[in-house]
Amino acid sequence: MHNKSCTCDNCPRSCKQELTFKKCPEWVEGPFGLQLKDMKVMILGIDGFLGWALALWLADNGFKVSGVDNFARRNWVSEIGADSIIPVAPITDRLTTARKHGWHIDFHYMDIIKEYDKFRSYIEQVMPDAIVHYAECPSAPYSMIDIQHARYVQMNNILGTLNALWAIKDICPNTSLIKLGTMGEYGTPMSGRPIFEGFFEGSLIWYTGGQKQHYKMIEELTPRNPASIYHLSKAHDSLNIYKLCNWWGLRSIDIMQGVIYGCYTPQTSVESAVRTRLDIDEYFGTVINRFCSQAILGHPLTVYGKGGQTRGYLTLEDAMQCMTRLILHPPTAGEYEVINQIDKQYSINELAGIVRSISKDYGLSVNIKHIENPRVEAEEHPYNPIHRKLTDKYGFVPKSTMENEIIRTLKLLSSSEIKERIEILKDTIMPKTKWE
Ligand code: USQ
Repeated sequence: MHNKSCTCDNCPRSCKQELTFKKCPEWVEGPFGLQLKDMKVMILGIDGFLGWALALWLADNGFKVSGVDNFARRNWVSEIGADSIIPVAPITDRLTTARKHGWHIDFHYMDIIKEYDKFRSYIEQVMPDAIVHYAECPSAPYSMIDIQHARYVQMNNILGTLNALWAIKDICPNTSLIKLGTMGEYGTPMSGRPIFEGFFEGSLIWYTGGQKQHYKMIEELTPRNPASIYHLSKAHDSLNIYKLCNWWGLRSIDIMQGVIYGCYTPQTSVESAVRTRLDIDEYFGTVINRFCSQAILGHPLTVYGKGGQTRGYLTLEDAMQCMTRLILHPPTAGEYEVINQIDKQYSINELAGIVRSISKDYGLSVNIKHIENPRVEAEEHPYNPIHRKLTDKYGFVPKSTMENEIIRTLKLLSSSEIKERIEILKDTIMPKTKWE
């Protein structure tokens, strides 16, 4: 992609020099290949689990990082009576400690929905080359608590993205918007058909009334079948982004991300004040992180229902690498790129077995318990996602393995400070919100 002969269309700076990236003075060699010089990345939701890890990662890799947050994630988790098992330092301490390591981050407190004018002014001031949008509520169970939570999650997620798109159109239409969607937008097609990367590939053969018809599929979005109000919000977002890129010539990458686990990156591990958060409660804890904390606690691993639910998984460190590669490859004007971002897929039963066996080697005795599934989801289903673009087009090479990541997480969680916090939060483990 970076070797195209005329690349100005792919570059947010658009200085129209009509050179290859290799020859253009705006692009320099970086740790992930060619990198826009002093590339400015603004992170929406910079204080969250992914946002904070990315801010440090990018600052450490030569990017100019800015970001906004209204501390919503801290508030949601405290509202449901939980907390991160890794203590999260106040933002001022996070920023000061980061600066000590040479990572300068320009942070502004703001609500991108309620303070749209302030948000616009900040974009105007920074003029970012890319905006990474993590400022959404990531929890399916939280969105299913009641009408207030359902309404809030849809309002927060859909309007935040719409505001970002509108501001980009008005202020910096060449800036790429890199937005977090979810693999859960597609659901789990029971026919076993492949889950294409955003758009249908190839042709469709349709048999009806004994007739066979053949259609060439062009720019047709892969159907969405979301399984929660939260997943629906992401599917609505995707349609907004797709159409607005189309109408206004904006550039966007919509990442259909799988379940992220672990909490290690080279930067977050340097000292405790810059660690990212780790949740284990029923709403904000994802399954592998929950299983690791349950193993430490001696609590049986909570497999929901039959445990045949299959999803794609990726470590935090690999998610950071993927994001960096996407930031470095801006789409062309009007392009809506979709990435299925997973490394490997597992069923919950497989995951429980893996965590139990690694925990055993680590000296922990772990049981597995099938409990009533609080969610409405298929518990046995085919799963055939296509995820080729990251490796084939963007050069992603997974760096961590599941075994290493689980060992690393178990080690961190067994430190006395964190073990004590897991103990205090043990009542937040069993699910209380039923989806019916
Ligand atoms: N599960 C269990 N036991 C548990 C917790 C979860 O069996 O103790 C099962 C769930 O029923 C589900 C699967 O594990 O089938 C994954 O659940 P999760 O809570 O780890 O993840 P999920 O709700 O799917 O959401 C997470 C992120 C979300 C992201 C999504 C990607 O919170 O932001 O969009 O992963 S995906 O799953 O591919 O849709």
